[in-house]
Amino acid sequence: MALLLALAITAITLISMYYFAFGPWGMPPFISEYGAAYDQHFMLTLTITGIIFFFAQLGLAYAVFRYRGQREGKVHYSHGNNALEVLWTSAAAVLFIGLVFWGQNIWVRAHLRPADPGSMQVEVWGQQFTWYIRYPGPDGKFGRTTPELMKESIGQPLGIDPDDPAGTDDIVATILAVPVSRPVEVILRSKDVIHSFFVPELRLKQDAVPGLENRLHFTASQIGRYELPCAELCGLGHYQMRTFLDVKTDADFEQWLQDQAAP
Ligand SMILES: [Cu+2]
Repeated sequence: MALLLALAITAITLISMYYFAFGPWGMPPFISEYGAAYDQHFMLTLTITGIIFFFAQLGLAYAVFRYRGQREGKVHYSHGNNALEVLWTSAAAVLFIGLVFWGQNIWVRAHLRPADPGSMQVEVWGQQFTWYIRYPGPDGKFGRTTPELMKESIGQPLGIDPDDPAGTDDIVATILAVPVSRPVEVILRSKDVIHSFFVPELRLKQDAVPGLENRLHFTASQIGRYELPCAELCGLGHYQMRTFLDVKTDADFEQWLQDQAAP
């Protein structure tokens, strides 16, 4: 029985490791400048934790087998081994804190470092349960928005103030279209609760928080359509809150933007 259990533990360990390594659950191919670094860091973390997982499970299987049939004998109470406790606790701490510091680089590049000065700016607004995208129009400036003016029924979901000249040419869309190979800065905003901007192919995820303007930036390198779901449970309709990131050629993008601007 103990032998069977030990074999089962070993088999489950090997099968789950096989699926982590070769299974179909990986991320889709990346299309941003962060992809390679993110994937490398992810693989490193997975490899290290995978090796530890393997030996820990093997140790478990060994203990199950080695100490089988002890029920009849006298049970020995163990107070453990302080030296070993200290050793593996500090090893785990060093390992995980080290990985965190290592990963900070990538995080800082995408989230804390300011976007290139020439980046195309676009606002992405979360609202239960949809995304609105705002382009600043030819003047390159976003107009003022006011909560009192937000009225979806009259086509003013973002409440752009008509008295602000910067806002008269603003374009509001429901799809995030961007030109390929051009740096884009996203300004994330929310009208109501916390939402989360997530494009797996960009390897970017960031909360949209009411009252804050969270910024992130990327350059998309592959033309195509990519899902942009809300990645933060934001209410009953959360499951259907999604739009798309459309990466287009320059010409297609300009045409699309013109089409959006047309009344
Ligand atoms: Cu949401």
